[in-house]
Formats: sequence, structure tokens, C-alpha cells
Amino acid sequence: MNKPARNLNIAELVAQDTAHHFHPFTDHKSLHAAGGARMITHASGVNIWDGAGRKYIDAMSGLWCVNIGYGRKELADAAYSQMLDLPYYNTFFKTSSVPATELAAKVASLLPERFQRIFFVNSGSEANDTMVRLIRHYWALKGKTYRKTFITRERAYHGSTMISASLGGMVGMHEQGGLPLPGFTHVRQPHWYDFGGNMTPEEFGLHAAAEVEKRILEVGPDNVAAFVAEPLQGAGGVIIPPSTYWPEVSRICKKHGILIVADEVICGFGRTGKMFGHETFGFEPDVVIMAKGLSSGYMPIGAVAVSETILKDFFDLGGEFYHGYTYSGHPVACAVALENIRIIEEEKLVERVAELAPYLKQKMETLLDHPIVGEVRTVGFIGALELTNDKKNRGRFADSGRVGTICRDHCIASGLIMRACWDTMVFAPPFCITKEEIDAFAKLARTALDLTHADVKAEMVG
Ligand code: PXG
Repeated sequence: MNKPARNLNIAELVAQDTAHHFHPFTDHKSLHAAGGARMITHASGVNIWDGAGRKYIDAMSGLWCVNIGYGRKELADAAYSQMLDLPYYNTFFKTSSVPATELAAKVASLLPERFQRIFFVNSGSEANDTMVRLIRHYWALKGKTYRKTFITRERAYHGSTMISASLGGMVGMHEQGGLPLPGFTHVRQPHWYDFGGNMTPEEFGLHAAAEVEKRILEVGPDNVAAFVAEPLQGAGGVIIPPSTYWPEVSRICKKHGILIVADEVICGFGRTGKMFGHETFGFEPDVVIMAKGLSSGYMPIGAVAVSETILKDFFDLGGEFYHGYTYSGHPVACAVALENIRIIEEEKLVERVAELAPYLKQKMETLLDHPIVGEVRTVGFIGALELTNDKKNRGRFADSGRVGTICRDHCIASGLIMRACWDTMVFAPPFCITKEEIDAFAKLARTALDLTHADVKAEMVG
């Protein structure tokens, strides 16, 4: 498929979009100055096309979500036939639907044994809001209303609602709307490149874990509701923790009786080469947050899995949990998610990620010889390139995010979608990417890096 399903007047659409569409995470003044949005019209496999007919390799899988790749007709068929059978019914008040039931059982079967029940929502943000209400209510049911504080990390991303943005550690987001709300505290992220100094990554992993323990002790272990973390921080710049970090954080949380919540919105469903990120990094969460890869982004859906140990008390001690969304367990979203998981399993896409991960790593590491690339890190099909003005000393360009944006724009102009998290270029390609497409991706990345280097040559040190 290399053209959209109908004829489009792109200029008119862009004008309409500019006039009427209030975009998320967008500086509208600069959007308007740029002449409006890039209209994406259609997609297939790892490629997307814009209104001018330009083709891009989408090395970001949309927003880290189109894991199985674009254009899978099976998912469209699943939505179509479910809409004919039952387009909507709720899951409140002792009611269920076939796809919600089947998806709950399927997701439970993919998770460790202690997870048997799945709560459905429409997004990662809602999943995290649900988790915070549920855990605070759980502690209250156990007579520990003081166990309210959530410990999370700086530059974590857990969503955009008041609660999920409070969980997140994005300073820019906190500055808008009076966040974080009380009861959320953030420790430094395990980012060796920026904070490791002369420590080895392994030493630094232990050091970063010790900061978690320090904060637990400052808050008082008995006041902590949970430690909430992405197995690896995605929007924070694909911060892959050193191998020592998670085992030590787990040990610390166990020692102090702190619940661990794994936000698997990006890592879940295969991104790291195992079904879940906590398997890759070796820890055992009490709660798992899912979205994105659950439906490969084809429909909005998220989920919260809570261990049976917690749920036993929750059900025994509590009555009704006054929480849920009109579209919790939406039959069409669930049918699409089921078909997505069927494809992941049948086509062994998680195994494919694990098999091709070394190839992706090796190809991206060829960029290490580039003057502005300070580090390349990957795990499974997710990774990052650190842009640097000083390779030897892991230096940073002045005015964080400026050079990343320049590089991002050169990527787009070259036909490649990579995101800049400040001056870290991040990638998370669809699982269907081939070796040839990985080669093309690395080549386009080098072109964009060369163009960026030409722009910032005067700022290089050494
Ligand atoms: N948790 C994690 C780990 C995420 O990455 C959310 C929760 C929130 O999910 P929803 O479905 O509410 O968006 C996310 C979302 C970016 C970017 O620019 C990342 C996300 C969303 C939008 C943009 O990297 N992650």
C-alpha cells in the first residue's frame, strides 16, 4: 500500500488542522510559524508517508507503540467483526463481554503466575491513575492510611493526567498545573552517561539503587505506598539501567516491605526481547502497568495487573472499588488487542526481537565513530545515541535539547523518524523491521548526524 484510501487535499487539510486542532505536546506558535503540521496519511510495515508523498522509516513505531508494524489487515478485520457483533457494552455492575473476558485471561497467561486479574483502561496514564488509587485504597483497607507516598524517578514518564504526571519526573510538566501533587517524590535516574562520573556502570548501578534506599528511609518505609518505575526509562531518553541496578533495588524494596510497580507501557509485549521488561532486567513487580504494545497502538487500551496477594486483601477487606471508565474493557479495543497478541505469538515476534537485537546493536554501534556520538546503547529493539560535543569526557552541548532538535529535523528531512529526548536520539523500531531496513535506518541516521555535525562544528571540544 503506497497511497491513502481516498484522494486528499493536503493543503486544505493542513489549513483546517491549523485552525481547529489543539495538538498535545506542541508549541502552537512554532507549529503555525512552520506552516502547520506534517500530515501523515498512510503507513505499511515500518514505513509512514506524509501528504507530500514522502516516505519515512518510522524508527519510533509511532510513539513507541506500533510494535507489530503498520497495515495489519487482521486487526482491522477483528475490529470490523466485533463492531458488528457488539460495538459497545460496559464491564461495570456485574457485566462482561466476550473480548474483555478473553483478553483478561490471555494477558494473565502471559504474566507470572501471581497475576491472575486484569483491570482495563484506555491509556497508560489512566492505568497509572488506577494504580495509585488502588494502592492507596489497599493500604487504607489494611489500616495504613499513612502509606501514601510514591517514590519514582526524575525524568520518568508515566503519563499526562494530574496523577500520572505527578508520578513522572518531568520538570517541564511539573511547572504547568502545580505538580507534583503531594505524596510523590523523585530520586535520580540511573543514567550512567550523565551521572556515572568515574564509576563503572556496575558501580553506578549500585550507587543509584542506594539513592532509592536513602529516599525510602527519609520518607519512612511505613509511609511509602510503592516504588514505581519503568524497567528502562523510555521518554527520559532510553535510560537502560546498569545490570546491578534492578537486583539491588529489588533487594532494597523487599528488605523494607515496599511494593514495586513496573510501568511496562513501553517495555511490555516484547520491546526488550522478552515479553516484559521486568523479565529482561530481573525483578518481580507487584503491579504491572500496560498500554501501547497491548494493541500495537491500533486501538487505545491499557491495563493494570495486580498480584493476587494484594487482591486477596483488597477483595476480602473492601467492598466496591469506586473506579472505572465508560470504555474499560471496550469490546472493540479488546478484540483488536487479542488479535495483536495472536500475531505476536504466532509470528514469534518477541523471539524475532531477541534474534535481531544483536544485529540492530551492531549496526547502530557503527555510528560510534561519529564525532558527535558519545554513546550507543540498546536492548532488544529500543535504544539511544547520546549526542556530544566532547566524546572523551561525555560532554554535553550548551542549551540542552537544542542540538537534539537540530538532529531530529535532519532525520525527518532525510526520511527517518527518530525522537530527540533533549540531546539523546532515541529509537524503537517495529518488530517486523528487516536487516535491510535496519541497514537503511543506520545509513539515514548517519546522514542526519553528518548534517548535524556540520551545523555545530564550531561548538566541538577537542
Ligand atoms: N507510561 C510510560 C512508560 C509511557 O511511556 C505512559 C505511561 C502514558 O501512556 P498514555 O497512553 O497515557 O500516553 C507512557 C507514554 C514521548 C512520548 O514523546 C511518550 C509517551 C507518550 C507520549 C509521548 O516519548 N509515553
